[in-house]
Order: sequence, then structure tokens, then C-alpha cells
Amino acid sequence: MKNILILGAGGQIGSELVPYLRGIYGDAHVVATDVKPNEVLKAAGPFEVVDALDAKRLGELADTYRIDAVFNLVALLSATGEKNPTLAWRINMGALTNALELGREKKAAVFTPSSIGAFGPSTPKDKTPQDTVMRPNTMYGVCKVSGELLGDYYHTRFGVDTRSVRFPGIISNVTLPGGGTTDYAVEVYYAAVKGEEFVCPVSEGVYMDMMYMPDALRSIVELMEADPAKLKHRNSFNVAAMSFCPSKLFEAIRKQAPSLKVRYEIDPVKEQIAQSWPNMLDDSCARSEWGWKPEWDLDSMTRDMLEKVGEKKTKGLI
Ligand code: AKB
Repeated sequence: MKNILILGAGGQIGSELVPYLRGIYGDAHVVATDVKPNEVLKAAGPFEVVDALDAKRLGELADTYRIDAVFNLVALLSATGEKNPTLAWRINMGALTNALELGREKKAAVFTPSSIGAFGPSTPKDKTPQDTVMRPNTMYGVCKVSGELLGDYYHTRFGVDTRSVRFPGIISNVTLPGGGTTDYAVEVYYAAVKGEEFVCPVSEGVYMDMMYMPDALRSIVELMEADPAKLKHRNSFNVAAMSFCPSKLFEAIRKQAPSLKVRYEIDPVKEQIAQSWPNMLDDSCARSEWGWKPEWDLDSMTRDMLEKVGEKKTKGLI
């Protein structure tokens, strides 16, 4: 990859992926785009305000910057998608289709994340296999499964170098996620640092896969740089790092922030989604095909999150 175009760069993943990629490939070689202006991303390298549904403008940008890789991070997440399913389909699939068409027309590699949300209630919950039943019951999940199929179709039909991972809930401290079912696992750290009571929207025993942002960023680059001859799968790889339920997470946080107060107020939409997702993925294909290995666990992540979110509080940013 020499010149990378990022769609949806201002979100939870993009706001950290852009500086991470710029550190590896050089500031001028990572073109960040978002539908909203972003002064932070613009300060360090190329940034363009563009609607990812505008195929013509994306094509012009790909030519201007001689793009050879497109990372599509545009998505309405699972809980928001249930509030407006037709909008979620239009945005999620529209941005993906444009990214894949750029891949075909400009001979660019395409990365687009899938999710644990691609699975549904009939999927085996524990050690969820790489290749298994995928019948999600959310619009977000329907988009993710469709996206995986389209990614493989563009690879076999047009030779586009499409690659993807099924991300767990991603925990991070730069930009808050919005509208996801796993957001609680980020928000609770902010409540712990601010000394506020945390209202948990999913029940205490519901397990889901989670991953700390530094592992997520590394997984993207390692997959995109992997030897294509070794990839038996492409769209998408199970990747796992840790699996916990709310009560395990709160227990881990209380080891370091004992005053954390939590109350449960179940959000029926998020609860139903959380119950329909796997407890823990089997990521052995990612491990054997391109060497995936997580570095962060619940305790090390919790230490780092409390420190980083604490620094934000000291600086008056939260
Ligand atoms: C969500 O909760 O919708 C996302 C995801 C797991 O894909 N964080």
C-alpha cells in the first residue's frame, strides 16, 4: 500500500487509524475523508470533506491522490441501525459499494470491517467458528453479511484485493463510539474517571467479544500487508482478544477504581442484540493464515484506559 484513502475517517476507528497509518506510510500518503470537517485529521495530512455516497467525487479523489488502497469505515452501528433500518442499509451498503467500485476501477485494495454483528441467534455462541451459520436479526448484521459476500464477489469476479476482519466491540479513548451495542464497555471508563454512576443498558451476564483499539489497528495493517498466497479466507476473518460480560468488566475496573457505581437499566433493543451475538469467536484461521495474535487483555486494557481517560479529565477535555 502506497496511497490510502479512508472513508469515514472521523469516527471511533478512523480517528485513531489515520494517525496510525500516517506513522507507518507517511502523512502525505494517507488521505482522510469524512462527511464532517475534522481539524485534527486535517492538521497532519490530506483531509477532504466528502460524502461516501458520492461516487463521482470519490473517483476524482482516487485519481488526484493516486490511491491504491481504500479503507471504508462508514457505518451506522447496530443500535442506531434499528432506529432507522432503511437509512442504515442505504449508508452502509452505499459506502461499501462505492469503495468496492473504486477497487475495481482504480485497481485498489479494499478493507472494510465486518463485525461480530454479522452473526445471529442461530450461530454457535461459544468458539464461534470462522465458517458457520450467519443469520443476523439486525439491519447492521444484514449489511455486514451482505458486505462480506460482496467483498468475496469482487475478489473472485473482478480480482479486487478485498480483505476484512469481523471486529468485536472496540474499546478506545480518543473518539467515543456512537449507536453500538458494545458502547457500554467504553462509556463505563468515562463514568469511572468522572466519578459518575454508570447506567448499564445490557444485563450483567451477557458475554460479547471485545478488543482494545491498539490491537484493532494492528490487525488491520497486518491483514492488509499479509502475503495473499497464504489467505484462504478474505471476507471476513474472525479476530478475538477478550470476552467479558458487564459484571466481569466492572469487577476489573473496581480493582483499580473501587468507587465505581453501576445501576442496570436495560435497553430492550441493545439487550436483544447483545443476546443474539456470540460469546466468544474462534479466531484460529486469522492466527494461522496471517499470524494474528492479540496483545491486550482485560486487566492491561483497563489500566491503560483509566490512565488515558484520566489524562483527558486532568486536561479538562471531559
Ligand atoms: C456495535 O456494537 O454495533 C459495534 C460492533 C460490535 O460492530 N461496536
